[in-house]
Order: sequence, then structure tokens, then C-alpha cells
Amino acid sequence: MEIATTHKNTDFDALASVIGATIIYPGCVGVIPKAVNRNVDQFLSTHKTAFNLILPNEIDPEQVTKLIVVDTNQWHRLDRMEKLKAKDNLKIDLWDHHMAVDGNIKADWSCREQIGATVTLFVKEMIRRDLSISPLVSTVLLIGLYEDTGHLTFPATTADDARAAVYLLENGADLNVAGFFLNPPYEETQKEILFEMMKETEKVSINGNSIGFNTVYLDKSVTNLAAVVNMYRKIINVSAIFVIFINESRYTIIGRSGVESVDISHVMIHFGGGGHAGAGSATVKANQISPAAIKDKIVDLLSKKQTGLVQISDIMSFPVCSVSPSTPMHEVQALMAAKNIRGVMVVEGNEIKGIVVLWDLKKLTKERQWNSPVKAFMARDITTISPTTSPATAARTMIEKDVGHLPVVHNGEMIGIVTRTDILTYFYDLLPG
Ligand SMILES: [Mn+2]
Repeated sequence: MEIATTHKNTDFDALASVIGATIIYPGCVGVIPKAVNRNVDQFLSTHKTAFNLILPNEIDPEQVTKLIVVDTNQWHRLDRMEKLKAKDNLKIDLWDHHMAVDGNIKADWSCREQIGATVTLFVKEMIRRDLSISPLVSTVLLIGLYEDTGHLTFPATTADDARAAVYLLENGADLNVAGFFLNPPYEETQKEILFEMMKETEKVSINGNSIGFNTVYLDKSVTNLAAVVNMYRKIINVSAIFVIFINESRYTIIGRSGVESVDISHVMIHFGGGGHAGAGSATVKANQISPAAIKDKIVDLLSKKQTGLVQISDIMSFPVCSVSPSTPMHEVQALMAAKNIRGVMVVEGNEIKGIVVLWDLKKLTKERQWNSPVKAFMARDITTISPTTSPATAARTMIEKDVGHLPVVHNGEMIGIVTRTDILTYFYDLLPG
């Protein structure tokens, strides 16, 4: 007997991948953990009989010759597979996209790729074998794909994920059904938690990213906390959020990140959990560590993690073209033209006094104004950033302040400047080399 199973707290990608396995391995039975996410539970309650799915307690370990593990590579995330783990003649196939996690499942064969959703790996195989699947199967697979890739918008999404969506839609995936399970309405308890979190958020700036922290006591069970945390991060507008949920004997840490430079799985692995760059969680026993110590450890991990990532000092321009406050405007204009730049800093000694940009030159309507000093036309309210700021944070600052130039200041000294062009060049990979 061949069985396919996946991680506890089963999400749609995991469910879809198990169903995908039952197609790729004909005769294979899908084993779904008892604890599944709320929307998966709702789906299964109405659709379960349409698939070849059973619960872990329904299998006879003696009969199992092959185990197909999908969407995780860790034994402890599986539900009641200890007996199989102990079997020595068991064949194991592994399909997973959690590349950052060093798993302990030793597979005889594996298909592992850095890709948006595990289900894409199965769809690729279906495309390769030129299979066609039913609209119902296509729909579940599409829900898994969309959930794990944020409807193909999460940074981990690849062209293969998009091609998988094409295949699933061609095979009749129903977007009305998908939409229903992808966007479950918020429930009362979820709203309560969200409002509770909104009351107070601790924000810490780490290497130019704003990181939110919150600790919440849970006295009742709340479904799909991850979705609530995700909503919370967007509302309070931080680069990343970590919420520690306390209930009796254990803490559940849920993290969400909206920037490339904060990798959630990097943090969660440290606490024995897992996930992706954008989302992850971990559970720790309350007698092992305090919530305050968890927070300190996360701050510590994030502070160290930054090395090797692109920061503003890598993409800024220097030396900075600057003039003194008394420089006449015609000289400023000549300097911009000669250097082909759109902005000039106005400095006195080491101190930034202002900035004048090409646009400011339009303010000069009378000929004699070209002899006036630059200090009469410069903008004095200057936003600066530090060299360790991430390009994403710099871009956000430009949008928020509506400025095109950000002087980079280190220890009170201007060491460079970053412009909109620098940021665009970085994001669209136009850097030479
Ligand atoms: Mn997944």
C-alpha cells in the first residue's frame, strides 16, 4: 500500500499536494492529519468523499510499503507516522518547496524546488505526462497554488507557478469556488484578537526595517491566527510582524514579512518551526523561554541576518555633488547640466542645509534671480537615511515623503545620496554585471 501525507495544521497547498500525489501515484491513498486549517476543514466537510482520503488512525502501518511526504521534510510535522518512521524497509518519496529548512526525512527519491507552492511540482508532472484532470481536482489544486503564492503575488512565485495556474484553469478550475475558500470572512474571535493587537504594538527599527512585536494571551481557541496576523501587519504598516500567542503551557510565534530583507523562516527555524521568507510559525514550551526572551532573540537574529543583503550603501552614489548656501543659482544650474544630475545638496561644513532639485529651477521667473544664492530656493526639510537601510525601505520613504533624493548619513556625516533612478535600477536588476 502506498500512502501520501503532509504536515499538521494542513493548509490548502498541503491538501492539494496530497490530492496531486493520489493522481501521480495511481492507487495511492491520501492521509490527511486530524488538525487542518479552518478553510481546509470547511472544504473537506463537503468534498471529502470525492477524493481517496483517510485519517492517520485508519492506516495499518504493517501494510504501508511506500510513504509519499508532501509540503514538509520534517517527521515531527507529520501526524502519527512514528510507526512508519521506525520501519526499515519503507520507501519514501518527498515533494517539497521548503528549501530553507533542513529536514530529517531521508527520502529514497525527492522532488524539491524553490517554488511558490508544492502543488506546482505535481502540476508540472501532470503537464509532463500530458494528463487531464477533473474540474474539481483542478479547483482544489488552484486553491492550494493561490493560497501559498498569495494569488501569484508573493515574491517566491515562479513562472512555473503561473504555468500551473494556466493548466488548472484550462482543466476547468472554478474561480468562484476558489474565491470562497481563499477569502473566508473574519469571525468574531478573530476580530477580537485583531482589535486587541491594534491597541498596542511595539515597533523596533532593525537595519532600516520597522519590525512590529506583540504578545497576546489566548484564553480560547481562535482559528486561522495566521490570517489575522497577516491582516494586522498590513494595517499597522510594518516591514515584518512577530506575534507571540500565549496559551497555558506553550507559546506560538507567528511571523509575517512584506520585505525581502526579513526572512521569517530564518527566525522560525531557530525556534524549531518553519515556513517561508514571507510567512512562518513556531511553537515553544512555556517553561523553556519567556516571551521577552523570544523577542530579544528575534531582534538578535534579524540584526545579524542583514549581512550579505543589499543595503543602501551598495547602491548609493558618491561623492555627493554639493554647494554652499551662498552659491548663485546660475552656478547650481551649470553644475547640474555639467554633471547630468537632477539634485544638488546644499551643505555648510559637514552640515546638510538643504537640497535643490531640477524642479526648483522652474521657480526662477526673473533673470536677476539667477544671481540669488541657492539658500533662497532650496528645500530645507531633508529626510536622510542610514547606509544600512534596505532598498525597499528607502523606496517606501521616497513615496511617503514624496522626495526623489535621500542623503545617506552615517555618524552625522553625509556619505552618499540615493535617487529614484538608483532605486529603480536596483529593483529592475539593471545594475551592470
Ligand atoms: Mn506549501
